[in-house]
Amino acid sequence: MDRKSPTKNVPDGKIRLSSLFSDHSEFILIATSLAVLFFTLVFLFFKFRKSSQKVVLLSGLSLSGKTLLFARLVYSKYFESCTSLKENVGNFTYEKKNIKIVDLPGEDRLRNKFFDQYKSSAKGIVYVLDSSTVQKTLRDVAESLYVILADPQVQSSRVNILVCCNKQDQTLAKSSSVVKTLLQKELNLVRRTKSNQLEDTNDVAANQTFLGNPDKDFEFSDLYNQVSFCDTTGLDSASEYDVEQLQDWMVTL
Ligand SMILES: Nc1nc2c(ncn2[C@@H]2O[C@H](COP(=O)(O)OP(=O)(O)OP(=O)(O)O)[C@@H](O)[C@H]2O)c(=O)[nH]1
Ligand SMILES: [Mg+2]
Repeated sequence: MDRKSPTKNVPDGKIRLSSLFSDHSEFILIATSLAVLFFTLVFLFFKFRKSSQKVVLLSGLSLSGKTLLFARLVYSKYFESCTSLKENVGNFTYEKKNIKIVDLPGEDRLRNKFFDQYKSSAKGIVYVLDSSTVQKTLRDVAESLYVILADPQVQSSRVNILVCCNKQDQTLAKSSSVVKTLLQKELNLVRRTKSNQLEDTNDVAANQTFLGNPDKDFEFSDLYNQVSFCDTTGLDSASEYDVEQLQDWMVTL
């Protein structure tokens, strides 16, 4: 039987897409394949965009002010917080950069567990400390910071670290330059204790985990990770110690 030309019944000689295919089932098959391809590409685009988003962790001892800083950054608000038992996750947009912020609980039994869960995704870590109590809590602060600095994953990924000397609105607060000196001295003692403990247990990794230059006193500048300091307050937006230094550091990541 003689087959009709596909364009024959179309006015003005315009060719309908469906008329290019010998039958409807072929047209439906190709249209479905194109739709599947389109949605796969859209899905991959959003998945890639999500995974390439920079992640910043807020870590530190309990009551150092992490959740208040998180609320300031993510919601631009203050709220009276209580001890976090789980992480808070939110997005922070500043100078057209979108960063995911994860506020980790500082409670002793939860701190390392949550840090281990999130450390592989971190591009930056903000270590928050209470500058008004830092002299009294120095050993605990130094030990918890040591856990971060000595972590093999943090070291190999060269995660940038910001030590946030928070609660600068308090009259007894030490400035970041004083805190840095105090912490260097304390970390010098902590790393000696840790390396003695490793030697006692004959751990072959003792040398690898020794923090900084073993031939001199501990200094942050000897680390492979870049460690910076800033002064903040999460409480008082009118203060000169507002969160701007923290925001500026985040956008450089
Ligand atoms: N004066 C002063 N108080 C602050 C500041 N930041 C936080 N606080 C207070 O300190 C307490 C603890 O703040 P949080 O933000 O909940 O502390 P956190 O680090 O999240 O504590 P965890 O969730 O237990 O790890 C709250 O009563 C806050 O209001 C600050 O910059 N200045
Ligand atoms: Mg909290």
